[in-house]
Order: sequence, then structure tokens, then C-alpha cells
Amino acid sequence: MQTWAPVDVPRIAGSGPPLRLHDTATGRVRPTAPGRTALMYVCGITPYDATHLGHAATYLAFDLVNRVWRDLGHDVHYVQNVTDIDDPLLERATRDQDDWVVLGMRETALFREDMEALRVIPPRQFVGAVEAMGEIAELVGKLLAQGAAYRVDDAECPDVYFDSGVTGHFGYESNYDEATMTELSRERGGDPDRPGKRRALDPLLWRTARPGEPSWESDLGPGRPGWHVECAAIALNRLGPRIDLNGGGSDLIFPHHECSAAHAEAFTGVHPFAGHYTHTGMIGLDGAKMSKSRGNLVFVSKLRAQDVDPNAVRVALLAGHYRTDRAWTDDLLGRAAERLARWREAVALDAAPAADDLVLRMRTHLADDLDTPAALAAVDAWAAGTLERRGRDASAPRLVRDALDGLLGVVL
Ligand code: 5CA
Ligand code: ZN
Repeated sequence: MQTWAPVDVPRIAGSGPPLRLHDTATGRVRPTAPGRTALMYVCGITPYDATHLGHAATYLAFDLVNRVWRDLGHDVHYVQNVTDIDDPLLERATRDQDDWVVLGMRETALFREDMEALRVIPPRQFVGAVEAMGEIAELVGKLLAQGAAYRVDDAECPDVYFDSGVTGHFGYESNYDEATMTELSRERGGDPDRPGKRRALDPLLWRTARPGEPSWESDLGPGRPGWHVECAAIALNRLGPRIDLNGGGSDLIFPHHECSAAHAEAFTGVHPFAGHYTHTGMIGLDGAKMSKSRGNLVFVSKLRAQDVDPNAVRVALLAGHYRTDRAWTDDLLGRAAERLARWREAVALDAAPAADDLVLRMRTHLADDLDTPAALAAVDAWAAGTLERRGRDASAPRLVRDALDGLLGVVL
């Protein structure tokens, strides 16, 4: 698929400490250790509705990972999928008497515009499930041939399932117990109660064609893929058997990332699939997680239509730590706009306190599991000193502009 427009990222002199990030599998904040090229896979949208601020917060967090790695001199190979065929998309299309293809294309186009407005660095490859259908079916076929997958004994619907016992590691990523995994599987698109499976938690790999549903021809027979194998195939074929980071919101910890990692590991024999499994907290509104199914959404595109400065949206979302579940409020946006105005006033002056220390602080806070609240507070402190006319460094305002743009994606 076409991605969105590239973003100019100013280079800033010097360098910061290595990036440490929280990893769900080990439950710890650990150093990331990419090679010259950092390999990052972040799960993309299911395009049945517009991008809301929860999605935006998640993609902004991984945009900061991208920026910090680049700042450390890495080339970042970033891949993102689009789940442009799955049950939620078909259900919404049926509800609204829409064509699922048109719905997916429309919402994906809107997502691109939103990401562009928020100055999110685009992935190098932005891949739809439909365009990757051949490679997904091929991976399912190979898992079957290896004995890591099986068909359920159901004459009408001989669907293919993954045997979650084959890697010997199932459960290591989420660290959830069996009961929690079963409950989450039931809630999040799995079918632990389906008869004929070897294990209740075995996820679907290939759903044989049903009347009235879209399907694709393949060596497996006509059908469409399960959700987790889509991400396993797209990531493996572009990034290889071992990636540095697999990212998404905390609702993807289980079953999605557990299962996609297990698929990849069963196929390649390489464990763990990702050096870090990093998850963002959920953005809520009115006390509930912002979600398409609940309908309590604030859309990025609506804010854009109201001429809200996308930089203020960025600052508002980065004002909280990426791992904290937090609420979106109008007040949060108002405070971000005020903050931005103060920073802009400060960089408009022709002299300021030296900014080298600020840049080091920003780098150090971001390297510490993306501590954006502390990084923004450091900018506040510098701006306060500047507005009190405490400095004489004529180059500082330019450096601060570049650092905010390069490291935080905020344009003053
Ligand atoms: N297509 C799949 C991933 S392969 C999917 O989960 N799509 S999604 O559209 O439902 O979500 C896209 C990303 O936004 C996921 O990483 C998800 O965890 C994240 N997300 C969804 N709702 C919220 C929220 N309220 N707050 C923060 N992140 C969210
Ligand atoms: Zn995914």
C-alpha cells in the first residue's frame, strides 16, 4: 500500500544514552539493542472507522521510538500492516450497507492524512492483509506441513488452527495464566469454546470460505486468514526471524502478540521473535476505553476539521506517559495549546539560556522508557528561563526548535 508523506527530521548535534523500553515479556524496562538497522513492527489499524485519539497516542509513542533510534544513528526499518479484511470490517460494512473494500480504503486514506498531519514518520512498508494474501496463505501452508497446524474435524468448515503447544513457550509474552488467556481470547476474537480443537487457546489460521463472505483462492482451498498470522507473515517476510520491537496497544498483549510471535517462532525456530514487546496504555473518554465498538470516540480528523493545531494534539498526548491508561479531556488539549504558545513565544526571542543542557535532558528522559512528561517539563523550565530574559545565547532558540521537531515531532 501507499504510505504517507515523508517527514523532515532535523539532525541534532551530539547523542544521547541508549534507549531503554518496557518489555511485556520480561516485565522490565530493558535496554534496546538494535544493530545498525533497527527492526520495528507496529500493528496497524483495522480500517472500519476513523482514527481516534487512542490510535493516535499509540502511533505517536512508536514514532518517538523511531525518532530516538534515528537520533542514536540507527537506520530504522519500520513495517506496519493494515487489517483490511477481518470480521469487524465485514460487520460494520453489513451494518452500514457499505462495501467492505470501499470502507477499508476510505478509512485507510483518512488514517494516512491523520498520520501526516501529526507528523508521524511513515513506515517503510505499509502492507494490507489483502495485498499480502499470497504470503499469508503460504505461511499457513508451511505451518501445516511442519505439523504446527491442523484442520479441525468439521466436514463443512475444515478450518486450519495453530497448535499453540508446539513452541513450548506459549504464554511467555503476556505472562497471563490459562484462565485469563481463555477469557481474553473469548473477548478478543478467539473461539476457545469451538469443539474439535486440540487446545482451547489454539488460534485460527485459515477460515474456509463461508457463503456470502469474501474469500481467496489458495493451496489451502478458498478462505481467508486469521488475524494473528497476518502480522506474523508480513513481519517475517520483511524484517526476518528476529525483530527488535513488536508494538501496539495493551489490548494486543493477548491474544494477538502472543499468537503472532508463536506463529513466527514455530516457523523459524527463533525464540523470542521480538527483543521487546512494547505496549501502550489505553486512552479513555468519560471513564471508558476509547473504542470503536463503544462509540465514545474523539477523531483526529474531526479535530483537524475544527482547525485544532496538530502540534497541540501531540503535546496533549505526550503529556502523559505512554504506558499509563489515561483520559482525553478538552482541558488536556487547552493546556497543551497554552504550553505550545509559551514555547513558541520563547523560541521567537533572539537570545535565551544555552540549550545544550535541555537537549541532553530531553534525550535522557526519552531514553528512559519514553518519559515524555519529564521531557516536556524540561522544555517548560527552559521556556520559563527564556521568558524571564535570563540568557544570552543567540543560537539556543534554533537548537530548541530543532530538538523539539527532531525528538518529539513538535513544530514550534
Ligand atoms: N489491526 C489490529 C492490529 S493488527 C488492530 O488492533 N487494529 S485497531 O484499529 O483496533 O487498533 C490499532 C492500534 O490502536 C492497536 O495498536 C490498538 O492497540 C491501538 N488502540 C486501539 N484503541 C486504543 C485506545 N483507546 N488507546 C490507545 N491505543 C488504542
Ligand atoms: Zn497486528
